[in-house]
Amino acid sequence: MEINQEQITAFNKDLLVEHKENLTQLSRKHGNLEDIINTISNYNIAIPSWALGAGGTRFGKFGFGGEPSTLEQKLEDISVINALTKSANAVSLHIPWDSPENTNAIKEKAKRLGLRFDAMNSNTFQDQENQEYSYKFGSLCHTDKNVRDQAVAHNKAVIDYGVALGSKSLTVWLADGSNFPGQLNFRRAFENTLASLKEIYAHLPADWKLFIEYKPYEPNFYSMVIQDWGTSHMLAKDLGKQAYTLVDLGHHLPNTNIEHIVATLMTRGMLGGFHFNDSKYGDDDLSVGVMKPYQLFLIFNELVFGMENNPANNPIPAWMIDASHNLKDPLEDLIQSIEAIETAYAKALLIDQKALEEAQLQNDVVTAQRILQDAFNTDVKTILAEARLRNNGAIDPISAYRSLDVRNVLIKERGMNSTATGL
Ligand SMILES: [Mn+2]
Repeated sequence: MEINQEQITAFNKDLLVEHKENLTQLSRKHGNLEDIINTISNYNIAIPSWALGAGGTRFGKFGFGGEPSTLEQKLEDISVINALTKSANAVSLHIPWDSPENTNAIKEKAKRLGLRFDAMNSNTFQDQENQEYSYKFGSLCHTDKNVRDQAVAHNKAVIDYGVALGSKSLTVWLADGSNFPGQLNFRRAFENTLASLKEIYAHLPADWKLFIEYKPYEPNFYSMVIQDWGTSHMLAKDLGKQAYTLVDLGHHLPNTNIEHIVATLMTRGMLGGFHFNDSKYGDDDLSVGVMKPYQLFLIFNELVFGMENNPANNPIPAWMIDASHNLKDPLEDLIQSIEAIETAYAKALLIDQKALEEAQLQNDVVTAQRILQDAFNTDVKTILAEARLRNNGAIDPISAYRSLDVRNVLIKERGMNSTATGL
């Protein structure tokens, strides 16, 4: 299914008058509204190729019909999201779940749909069919060099796919670790991982980046080789200038001050990528912003400050949604996620940074808190809607999605039993 401009214009018609009134009101209050709208209208978040089907837990998986069963169909689904939100012009591919059979044809298809390829993702956390060695006891950290070599070769192959598709980065997330004390020699595992990463790094084209993702636990519950941002940072520093740390919101122990990690990494120009989701207990894969919208806002405050005050030349991070959907239509969930991310971003852009700095210099804690909370409590729906409207997107993407009956159209096209690759 593809959504055309006439459908969106027709949908917007009824909402236009009220929207313009809201915009006029808001612009009276905020002098820098135009800048904020521009920033949001230029903002895009990559959609992972594994987020378009029903996600499962280890207990069960419930389909909802019309799932994309090919990479081509996944690209079409992302183009639906992008047509409505105008903020999802990129796909983040997972190999081997979404290995393209014909890279040229896929590249062409993406181009026609106005999509580009963001970070590539390798997978050494599962064994694939016809794989010679098992990752049961780790991949890049493994005690057996044959296993490490196989995992390195896989990552190089993922880079090669990415080069063919026009991607510019590789994200490595490792499930490597141990479930029992004594199982693994921590130092040996770290050194093996570093040596393996060095081989992968050597295969990177000069204009590529390598993102190293960390996670404190799961699937291993005693130790993870790359457990935290410090370990990721050490590895990236040892690899070289093209290596960065990637922050996944769900990959922290409860109550970790993630915004502080973001600020620290940006101080050294080391924040390469960002995975959005939310959590109540652990890596719950809940929709971003659903549990802790204030934390998300505080993170964006650091991102905004970091991008505007950037002596270490931190690159603009690669943004990606990384969540799984058990109950919601994934396309609706991704649209909601984009709205939550942009809401936090727009609110952070409303912060009067000069006044905040002044309050900080005066140690005026009350004023500092008020500046943040005033921005957070501002309704930015109109800013988001205007940003979409200027790109010919929908004023209200979820309502547009429903009024166009997208899911039922997809079920008609693909049937009730089609399933997408992924977890
Ligand atoms: Mn992630």
